Amino acid sequence: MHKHMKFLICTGVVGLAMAAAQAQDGALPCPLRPNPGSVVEDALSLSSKNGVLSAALTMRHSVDHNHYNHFCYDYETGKGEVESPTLRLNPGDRLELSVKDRIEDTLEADEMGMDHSMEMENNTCGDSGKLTIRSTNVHFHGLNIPPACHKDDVLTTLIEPGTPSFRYDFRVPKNEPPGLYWYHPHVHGFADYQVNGGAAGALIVEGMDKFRPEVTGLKERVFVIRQQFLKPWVPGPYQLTINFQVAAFPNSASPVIKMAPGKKEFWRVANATTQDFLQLQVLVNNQPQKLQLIALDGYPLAKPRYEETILLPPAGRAEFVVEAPPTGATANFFTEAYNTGLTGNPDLQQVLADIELSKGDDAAAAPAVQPKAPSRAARKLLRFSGLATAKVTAQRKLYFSEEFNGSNGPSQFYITVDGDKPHIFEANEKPPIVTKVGAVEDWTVENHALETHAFHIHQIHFMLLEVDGKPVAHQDMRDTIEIPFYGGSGPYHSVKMRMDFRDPEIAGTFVYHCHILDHEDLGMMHKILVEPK
Ligand SMILES: [Cu+2]
Repeated sequence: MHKHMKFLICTGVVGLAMAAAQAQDGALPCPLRPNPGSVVEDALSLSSKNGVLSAALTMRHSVDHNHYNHFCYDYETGKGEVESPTLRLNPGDRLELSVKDRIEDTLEADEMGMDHSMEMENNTCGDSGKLTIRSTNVHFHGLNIPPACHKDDVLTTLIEPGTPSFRYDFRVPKNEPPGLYWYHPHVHGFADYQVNGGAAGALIVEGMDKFRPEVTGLKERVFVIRQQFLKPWVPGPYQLTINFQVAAFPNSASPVIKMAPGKKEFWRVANATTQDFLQLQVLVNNQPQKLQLIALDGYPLAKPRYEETILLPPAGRAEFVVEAPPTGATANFFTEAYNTGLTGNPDLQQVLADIELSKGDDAAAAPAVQPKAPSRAARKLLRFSGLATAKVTAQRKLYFSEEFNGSNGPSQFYITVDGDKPHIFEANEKPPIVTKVGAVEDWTVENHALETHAFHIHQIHFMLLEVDGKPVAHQDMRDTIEIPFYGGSGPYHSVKMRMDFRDPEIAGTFVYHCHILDHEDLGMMHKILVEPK
């Protein structure tokens, strides 16, 4: 359930004031988004050259003619602006990313900031000031990089409107698993607004074919599924978009994915929604097809497997091989309904895109390449290898819970270390969990709430061990995992996972939280300190 009602009025005021300010000073709106019913195009890709990718993004805000809020990562191409380019780097490459905040300044926004924001007492990185709806920063979701200033720190990094660019500068680890990652704002209290407005982009660590040769030579597609909300915020299900094109059939024509007949494609799909649990399917004549699953959360599977439905919690990623439908078939990319419980949001079934055959794409498809066998030795060099048999140094138990105030749904959202008193995140809190570089810990996270939550920890991936006390069929490496709601009787649902704090690069203070972003914004998050060795 959402905090909407609380912010219904102030969001409206801020939005109106922002629109007015834009009209007055001619500030740039976000780029136009594709018309419904058009062909889904991949975002512009920016690839590293000679080991470096340098790029500059500007965060903007505008409201479209249908009254949807847009927050956008603008990228200047020389022929106009595009939003949220896909960043492509090899393991070992350096990313130099400049980020400027040009969300418009209004008195109302400041007032709202004072109303709602917390002081960031320790915003020692970037700008000083209050966290408001106009503040931003960037989290590189899934990357196993240091939680440090200019790298991947969300606790002390603040970028305020109107100030010079803030520079992110880090190296993708040499042993980073190849796959699909993503970047998005992570200012506590406001992440939900900006991500829901569209501020999210894909980041790809290249080299999947070295570990999963099934994708060698296949045409690759990157689909980022986002949500957008109305101004003012209206409770209820939101509009889903695929690469910024609204998918709202039957109210508007479905987006179109073109595939070449008889070809396989490698689809890389990010769930960049703020609260939607997607159950992805490819339907041909209404029958779910077998999808060859290659990677989850940017980590190549030990063995590919076939699945008809791929469940992705908010922030999760799936990479899979899709076969083009036969000529004459009706096909679409679909999300099945998902029950998030009594106080959860309805995640309805819907078409994400129609799949159509095109003849013109044949020429673009790469020639068949003989796949090389995956190298076991290479896999052993990947980060987190050997985790299944590593010595476990600690066991912990945590749980999600919600507190009710009257009958308006949950009003407090907690993630708590078992035995502690539930409390919401505070900027100056002492980390409830302290561990050391080198630690390998088994965490069991239960869900005591009446809605499903999505557990995420920064800086590391974890290995799934058990669901509801039973060993999992596949010990996948994940960075975000759903934990179903409590139905009112029987044991709580739980996930047991193995946390890998062995790499010295991730030493420092970072966070774990629910990736339903308004839960995170409301405090369902805490710090963990990994002390250096
Ligand atoms: Cu949650």
